[in-house]
Amino acid sequence: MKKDLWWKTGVIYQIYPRSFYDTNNDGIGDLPGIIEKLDYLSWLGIDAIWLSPVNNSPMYDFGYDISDYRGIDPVYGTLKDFEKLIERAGERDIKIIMDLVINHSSHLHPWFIESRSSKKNPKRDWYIWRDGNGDNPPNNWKSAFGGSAWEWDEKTGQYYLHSFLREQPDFNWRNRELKEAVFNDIRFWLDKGVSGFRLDVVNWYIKDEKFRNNPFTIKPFDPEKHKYDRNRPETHEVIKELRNLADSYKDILLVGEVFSLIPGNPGLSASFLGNGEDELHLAFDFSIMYRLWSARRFYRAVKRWYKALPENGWPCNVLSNHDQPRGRSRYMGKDFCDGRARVAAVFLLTLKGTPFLYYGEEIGMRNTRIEKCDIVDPLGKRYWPIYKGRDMARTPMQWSKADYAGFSGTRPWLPVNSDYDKVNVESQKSDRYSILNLYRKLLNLRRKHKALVIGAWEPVIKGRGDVLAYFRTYEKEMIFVALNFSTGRRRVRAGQRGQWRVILSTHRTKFEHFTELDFELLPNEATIIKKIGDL
Ligand code: TEU
Ligand code: CA
Repeated sequence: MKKDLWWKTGVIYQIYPRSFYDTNNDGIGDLPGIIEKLDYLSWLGIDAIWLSPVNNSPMYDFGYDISDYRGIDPVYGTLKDFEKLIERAGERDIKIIMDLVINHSSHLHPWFIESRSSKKNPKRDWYIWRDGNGDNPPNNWKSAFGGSAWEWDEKTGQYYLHSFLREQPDFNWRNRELKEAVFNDIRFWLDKGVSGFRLDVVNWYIKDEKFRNNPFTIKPFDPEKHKYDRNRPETHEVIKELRNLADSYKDILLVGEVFSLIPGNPGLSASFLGNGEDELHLAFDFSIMYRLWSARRFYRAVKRWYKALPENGWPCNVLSNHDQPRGRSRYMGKDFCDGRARVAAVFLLTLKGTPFLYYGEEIGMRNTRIEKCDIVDPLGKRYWPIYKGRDMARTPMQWSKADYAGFSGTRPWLPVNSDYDKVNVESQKSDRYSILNLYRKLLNLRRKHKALVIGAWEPVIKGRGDVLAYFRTYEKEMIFVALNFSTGRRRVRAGQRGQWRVILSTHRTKFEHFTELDFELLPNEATIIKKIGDL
């Protein structure tokens, strides 16, 4: 039998390195800090870590602007630390995935410094340079972070393209030399033993060859707005080449961030899986992340996502990341009970598809209130108070009740959430009923039950009465998951007779026995039941 691929069966944990654990008391998380916390991650039961960027960076976008693809930024440590991280994680069967930010580099990358030095420089064409349109930029393309996507460069009298900040010039992926140079940098890390990459804005690599103006439209989410600067068909060619590169190593994962204007676009995300075997292994679809709390909405988002996938494609699921408000805060509204966070956890970890957790999600971390003077995210600075940026979801991991939540011995780069006396790893570890222990049990359960991981997903209650219930089945194993999204009691009738036993529940005792799947769910109850035999 073919061995199941680790990235299909495993759970991937995203670390925002600045905020995980600080070992040298400069207020910023670092690689030695991650190494120190590997025992915690292994106790929790994750299979891989995706590290937000740790390469050298002037940090205009906190690492999403890389100035040396082969180096480690000194604020995080050294290359030796990184090698040690791979080794120590490996000893615990934890894989390391890097963030590959190659739609653009930093403006301080030596390649860009060369490129902008003269029109005749051999690297001129590694970035996207154009003459202006009279006194205006070459066309009407807009940066995702505001304003024109073109920046005038006095020295050579041309504009360069930046889809994000002006400190993030876009690469020209049509240039073969650029491609080779980046591919060599990728090989450098694969040779060091990384197990894969998360590809930043993977759907934006290639731009229209003719640099046509994007059509004008007033509809806010109209994809026509970016007709010519995103999702160009030629991007798939680059991804196929990346896939070939990955396939020349063993068991490498490429997971793409497909960023679309529409809040969740499963068809677009799925298109980057190609035929399921020739492009990315996984692609994010943010539909569920953008949905309001509702069993029916969640159900529909999942169904559409699965339906969009190519035959050999595999889904991945995510509720939080470093760009969005914390899931806990999004779904909770003003409600302070954590029932919803628990339902969300059981939902995420029993769906079909590779789950991605965002650091702190497992202890129920919420958005942190950031005062204007404490904002560091360039987006928050630019758009405050209309949009306060992404800092609220990037604050230090809450380890304990100690000062600064045990994250650092000094004032951290972003404030610690004031709820840290309750929401922290140490207190929750010793509380059997904490959300942390729920996550841990769920991860443990996935290791024991193949049906939960690679089994079929068969919905039974599709949101009616704010309940979601489904079977997960694999060979003879049959598991039933029932989730009550509402704060009222709800009856579940799935009609199945037989011998059933609770294997995990937010409200019931383990081993509770059923002879029929007909029972009442308490408010925000999430229960997993396994068939143990026929009557
Ligand atoms: O994100 C792509 C992106 O478009 C989002 O940043 C989004 O526009 C923003 O969060 C507003 O909601 C990726 C990274 O995840 C992000 O952190 C980087 O800033 C961006 O690319 C540039 O590299
Ligand atoms: Ca540090």
